[in-house]
Parts: sequence; C-alpha cells; structure tokens
Amino acid sequence: MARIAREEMKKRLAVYFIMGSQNSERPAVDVLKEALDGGVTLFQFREKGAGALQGAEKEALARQLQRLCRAHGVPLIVNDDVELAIAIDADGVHVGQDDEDARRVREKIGDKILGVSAHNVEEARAAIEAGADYIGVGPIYPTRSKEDANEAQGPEILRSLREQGIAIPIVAIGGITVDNAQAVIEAGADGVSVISAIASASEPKAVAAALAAAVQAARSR
Ligand code: 3NM
Repeated sequence: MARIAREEMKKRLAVYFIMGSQNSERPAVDVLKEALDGGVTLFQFREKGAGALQGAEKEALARQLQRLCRAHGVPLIVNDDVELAIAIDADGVHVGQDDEDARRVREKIGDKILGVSAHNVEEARAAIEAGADYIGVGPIYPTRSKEDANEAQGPEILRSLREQGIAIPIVAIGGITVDNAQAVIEAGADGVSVISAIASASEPKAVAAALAAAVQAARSR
C-alpha cells in the first residue's frame, strides 16, 4: 500500500470522530455505530485519561470498534499507541507534541496514515518534515475533553497557517459543534474533529449528519 494521497486525506478528514470509553456514559460501540450511520468519515480510538482501559481490555475494545469501522469503510486511527496500531493493523496513528517522535512513528508504521497535532507554523513544518499525512490544529474553541489542552486559538490560527504556506491537510479540533463547523472550514480546515459534540449527544447519528452537511456546505462555497 502506498501513502494516502493528499486529496483522499482531505476528503477523509471531513467528519473526524474521536472517542474512547471514557468519553461517553453509553457503550462506545453503540455510540460509534450511530455516528458511523450518520456519516462519520474517519475515526480515532483515543483511550486516555482517568478510567481509561489498558492492556488486553484496551485492545479488545479497539478491535470491536475496528470491526464497526471496517463494516462502514471508515479508516481507524489509534491515538498515541503505535504498538496497538500495529498489533490490530489499524489504518493509522495520531501523535501529539508530547508523544512519541513523529519521525520515529513514521518509520515504524510504514505507509499507514500519520496524524500529528500542531499548534503553530513551526510545529506544522516539523510535522510535514517528519512525514505527517495531516495535522490536527487546536484547540480552536475552549474544550473540556482534554485536560492539558492549550488556550483556544480561534479559527484565525487556520487562516494564518494557510497564509504562511502550510498546504498539508488540516483537521481543526477543540470545542467544535454543528454551529461553528462552517466557520473553521471557511478559515482553512479540510475537516472538523470532535469528541463531545457526538459522544455526548443524545442522538449521535443526527449530529454526525449535521456536521457532514455543514462541512459540505462550507466546502462548496
Ligand atoms: N486535542 P471536544 S483538543 C483531543 O487542541 C483534543 O490538540 C485537542 O474534544 C488539541 O470536541 C481535544 O469535545 C479535545 O472539544 C476535543
């Protein structure tokens, strides 16, 4: 398999749902199933924070979620656990600035998708150099889903990165909802990444569909 093409990556980032068992009071499998039915285009398994599963339990949940993703033709990315990604033959890995070095991750995962979190133009350039297929930029708006999140930067950070020549696919993250999704696409993101908008929704399917519609509408302007 070759590295994912830039245009395909951009398409896949449209509605990027991130979740671990800690993000919902309902079983993760049920939430993901509904989200996929609503039109999620990419999924990240992020088992992190208080109460997160470990070891065999973590791997078992990852495999369950992977079966659902495969049934929907949606790639599964593992957050910050290269060994797990390789063990289950996931479609990719996402690392933050404090996680394993992106260049080393690229060496370990071959052509799998590599996502890297970036907060400014220097980190964006370094991620591109290291072999990232996309960067995650945030938090755009205040978030309660990440304990060590930086201060919200607003959609202006996206505009600024594009103006400085950063052409890699970008997914915006942090506090994104159906109401502000269009604004971040218009500012330069290729897609929106959300935890709580979908994981805490009473109707994940409806929210995923509304996010997909908002991204589509903003893209076709
Ligand atoms: N990373 P919600 S913000 C996982 O800024 C994550 O890099 C962020 O959750 C970053 O959609 C974030 O509930 C949490 O705000 C996003």
